[in-house]
Amino acid sequence: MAWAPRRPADEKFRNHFPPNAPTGVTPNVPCRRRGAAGPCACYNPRMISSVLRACVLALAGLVAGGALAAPPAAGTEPAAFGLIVGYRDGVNPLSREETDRGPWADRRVRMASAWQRAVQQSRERTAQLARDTGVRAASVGEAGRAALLRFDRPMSGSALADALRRVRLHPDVAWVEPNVLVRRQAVPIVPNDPGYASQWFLRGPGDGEPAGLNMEAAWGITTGLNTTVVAVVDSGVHRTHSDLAGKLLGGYDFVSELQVANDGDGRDADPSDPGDWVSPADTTNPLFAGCDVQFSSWHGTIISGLIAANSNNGVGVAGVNWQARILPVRVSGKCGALVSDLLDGVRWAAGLPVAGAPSNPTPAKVINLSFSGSSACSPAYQETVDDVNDAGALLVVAAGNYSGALTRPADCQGVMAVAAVRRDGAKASYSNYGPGVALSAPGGSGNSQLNPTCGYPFPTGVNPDDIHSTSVCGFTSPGVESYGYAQGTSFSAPQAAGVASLMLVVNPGLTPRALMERMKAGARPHLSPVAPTCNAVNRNVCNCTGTTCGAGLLDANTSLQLASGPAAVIRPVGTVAPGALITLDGRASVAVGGATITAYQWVVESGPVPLAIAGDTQALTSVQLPNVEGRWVFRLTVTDSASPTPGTGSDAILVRVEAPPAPPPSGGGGGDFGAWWALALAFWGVGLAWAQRRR
Ligand SMILES: [Ca+2]
Ligand SMILES: [Ca+2]
Ligand SMILES: [Ca+2]
Repeated sequence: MAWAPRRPADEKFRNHFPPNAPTGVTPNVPCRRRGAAGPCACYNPRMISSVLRACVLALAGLVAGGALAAPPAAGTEPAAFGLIVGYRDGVNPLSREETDRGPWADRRVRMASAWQRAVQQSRERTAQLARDTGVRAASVGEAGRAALLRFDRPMSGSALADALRRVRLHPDVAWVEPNVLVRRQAVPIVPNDPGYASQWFLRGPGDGEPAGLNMEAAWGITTGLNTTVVAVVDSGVHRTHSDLAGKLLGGYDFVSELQVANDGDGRDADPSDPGDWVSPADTTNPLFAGCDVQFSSWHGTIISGLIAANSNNGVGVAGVNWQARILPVRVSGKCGALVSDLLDGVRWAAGLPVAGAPSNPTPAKVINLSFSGSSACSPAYQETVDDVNDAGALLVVAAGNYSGALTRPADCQGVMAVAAVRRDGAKASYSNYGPGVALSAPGGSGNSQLNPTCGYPFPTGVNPDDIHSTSVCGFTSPGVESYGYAQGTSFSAPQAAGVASLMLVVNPGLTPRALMERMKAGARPHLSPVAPTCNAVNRNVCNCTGTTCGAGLLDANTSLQLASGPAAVIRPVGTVAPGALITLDGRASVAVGGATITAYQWVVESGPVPLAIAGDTQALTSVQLPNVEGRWVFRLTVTDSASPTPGTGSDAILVRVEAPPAPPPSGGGGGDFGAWWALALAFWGVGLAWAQRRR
């Protein structure tokens, strides 16, 4: 090689505009609810039937008078086969601690016999409950450690609401819920592509990847449809890549300037990527003055694979959407893209007319645009974004790789700007940030060489924390197909584009705005794996906030669930200490299609001891946990205003209650990583000196 590219520390595969080297770079280190209220306070157990019925009648009068919110319309919720009842502490025989100090060998037999006695007492209690409340029961039994009251026939609507109300008012009852059929959960799907093992960003927290997309659960809902079109407005594509075979639509090449185009002509119907290298000799051309010397990026091929590589085909890598087709729209060549070509390409991708180009037979509803400039959003950009949104296409854009504020197109109104986080969830050093960011997705943090199988001459090798996708061998012109590793917000955006395209399969009626709102609502809270919080001073590796890296971490599974019907969205609580006061927050729940959420219902699905939720019909409430360790499951069901049939949606959260661990011994920590950082810096220095020496 007579020349080599400059290697900025945080910008491999940056988008095609000259970067500003981050200043003040910080090391990329991972730090790593007896007293009944209201009309029933006068309750006397020996007068149960008459008093309770009077209470129920009084309550019914309040409802008729409009003092209380009316219950959901009849027939809108699933039929219940009975009621699951939790008694107050000490009343439920099934919840009593059995103290057994007898011989070990007989313990199981004694426990079984104690359980049988408890079951008999519980059933007698529940039969009495049925008589007290006038609820017609066919039989009684158990649901776990709770009591079960079986109806003589399935009940729904106002009859069910009435039964629930009667039982809930009984002074022995802590909580009650309908015994309904629980739908089978979608089965997670794991693709068989060998490269998937390296695609950590597609997995999720449940798979040990705190910042990942949670794709396996999402694929259990849908892996996509081949009628979905996602446009990749970029450097073109390697049309013969086997892991993109059958996925590429015709597309178009909008690069008008001959020397930038690098394919021998101006605009044409072939968006193949001829390479976008910039040699030292190129920089003597006034057209390329100030351009970075670089090998070909194969930027569009990497992005296409991330969105829709052939998946579960036993070859290469997996894409976010297994079925979607890619519309390759080439707008960039050597040293980047002309604004005019870029805007024409974006318009054409959405199916809007562009003078001199044929009409687009397959307009895209999702357009990925991994470019960033140094200017603020201009009228030309904003008009194009507005037109594209009006055409019904979501424009997903990279936040940019300059560790600074958003620039165009990410700062335009109506785009979905995606910032990059590292594998641990911290903001990637290079990622731009700010209040305009919609959400964050993994962007890599490893500074890998591009294509390890191609013998790329850099010492850093493959860093598993980078983003793995389809690529091409060839420093300049395209060689054989390959798979590479890359980092940058350029590779965060296509993950969001892929998820948006899957949501359109679930609900084709979603508008660009609805897609964006649901993806933001479905995002998981930001993590705090490092020391500094992102702000104007700490703008490299830092802990994301809602005003720096958007609503949270992109979650494909939640986003897909939010795509249809109203969705209960519960803010995670995590692990708390015994006796903690926790907040149950369902305010992020959303309804679809102009409907609004009309009702919230919280229940304790399971827990170590009976527990009541005081504000169980409020979007936001708090619960005082008892001073015991264990696991609680709280479920929220929301009902929307959709007509004629209101929809319901439900979600649950797990809250772990654990006593805090003893504090760790002081000292140590971070040494090994510090050494790696020093080594990486040394390599970087060598690489820079070498590159400059040869220019
Ligand atoms: Ca051309
Ligand atoms: Ca061409
Ligand atoms: Ca594959």
